[in-house]
Amino acid sequence: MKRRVFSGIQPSGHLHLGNYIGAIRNWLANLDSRDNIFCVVDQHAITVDYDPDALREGTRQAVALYMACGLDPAQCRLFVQSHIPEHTELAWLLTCITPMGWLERMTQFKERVGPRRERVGTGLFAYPTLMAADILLYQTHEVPVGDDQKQHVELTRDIAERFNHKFGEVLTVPEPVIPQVGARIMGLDDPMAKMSKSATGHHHSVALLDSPDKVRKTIMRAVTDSQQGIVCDPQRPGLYNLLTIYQALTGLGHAEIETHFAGKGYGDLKKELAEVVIAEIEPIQARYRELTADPAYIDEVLATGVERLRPVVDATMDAVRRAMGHR
Ligand code: ATP
Ligand code: LTN
Repeated sequence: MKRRVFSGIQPSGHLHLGNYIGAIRNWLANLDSRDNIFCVVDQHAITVDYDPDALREGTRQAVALYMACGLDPAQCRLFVQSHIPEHTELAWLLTCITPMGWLERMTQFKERVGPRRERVGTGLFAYPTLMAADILLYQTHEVPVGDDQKQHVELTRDIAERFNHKFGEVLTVPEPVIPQVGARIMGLDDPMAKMSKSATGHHHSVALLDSPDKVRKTIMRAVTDSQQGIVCDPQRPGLYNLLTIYQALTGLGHAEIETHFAGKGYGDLKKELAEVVIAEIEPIQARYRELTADPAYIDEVLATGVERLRPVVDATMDAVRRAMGHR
């Protein structure tokens, strides 16, 4: 039996290099040896202000991008979260066994909410229990995510263990899988802030669908420092971030990279990095254009994904409902 992998991305904006390096590439790395389920988590994207038309459009774009990146529907089940209503049913059941204190410790919530605490929707607070439901519904073994989601997967483990302790062994306890390189790509305009879909800065991120020209402009403007020399030093966060992207995409080690750039400057690094990024995303963009030319094909992939997930959804929910006394 292959180990089961589950992961997802919110369609809350354009997918960027952080999502690609921190998440999608690691899903691709083990496609053959795993039982793969990948989701576009559209119900997570409604925890903040949003526009329904943009959500609809962003959800389809994300599915097409998943496939364009190489997630072949023959090797994985692809679907949209809201097409399987059991995600929210299980989320409610798990919410009832999740202490407030566990959710209050979530750093992402604390960072995002700040002084607006009284006004944000309760969905933003409870969101990690929906994420736990996404993962536990499929009896997942491994959850490949970027560094920012590690705490949520650990919370998912705690919720699964608490469920099993209270109601009997029903849920598989999953493990987070975090990449060694690129688990936290930083903003190109601010190397102290995580690259994020929802950041507004014009030169903040490189989106997977950005034109070559835009990629060059954004990378050439990336914030660095006034020091000299290209070395892999985490104390120089702007430079280190560029080198991390370079390392993740070329597969070279620190020593090789430093030798390669010996005697060169930031301008040389940025020029070369821009070309490495463009070479990575151009084939993705070409496949994306082909895929989106045939919307019926995407609908068919999504419908098949749901159909192939039905047996596991029904089995988990049947066991959960019985264990909790609803049947
Ligand atoms: P938002 O700004 O809407 O929260 P996001 O860009 O942070 O979005 P998510 O949908 O929250 O992206 O994340 C999808 C996946 O990409 C997760 O596995 C997450 O850990 C990973 N990821 C997101 N941003 C980065 C980043 N800057 N570096 C590495 N991985 C990232
Ligand atoms: N919360 C995640 C997205 C997400 C997810 C999941 C990731 C929702 N459900 C299940 C892995 C497994 C985020 O990146 N903001």
